[in-house]
Amino acid sequence: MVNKLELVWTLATVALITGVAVYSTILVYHLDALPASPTEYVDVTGHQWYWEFYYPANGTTCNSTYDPTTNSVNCGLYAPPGAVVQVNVTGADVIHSFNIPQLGVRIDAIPGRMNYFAFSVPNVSPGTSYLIQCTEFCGTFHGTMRSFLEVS
Ligand SMILES: [Cu+2]
Repeated sequence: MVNKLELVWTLATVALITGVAVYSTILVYHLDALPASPTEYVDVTGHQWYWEFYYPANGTTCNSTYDPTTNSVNCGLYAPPGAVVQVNVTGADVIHSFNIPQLGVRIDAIPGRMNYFAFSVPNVSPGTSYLIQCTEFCGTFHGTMRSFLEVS
């Protein structure tokens, strides 16, 4: 015999769980949506231990390697001020993580999977640059796996 109290707490729990399920499903789809229509597209591939940037618009590739002896990077990611950049991120060997801390960009670079993310480049003067750093430990020279986003 089910009494009223048991019926109430059972239905209340079902309603709560259903509400949380519906809300989180909507949220997951919302998180997957791009913030705005991208104006630039860049394919980013993490390698041990450098970033490869491929620009499909003009077919150019840059392997961005860090030289610790001169504390410099030979090339980086370039985008105009105010652009909405979509990065399509993957890994060539092990899991890396593409991170631009100042812009709140962080996305995993996983072999065999293409993750994408779009972000807005701040409207700052050309020449301004932002650090890009791998944030997933990926081997001996993980600490040198850095590059930059240059507003150009
Ligand atoms: Cu890495």
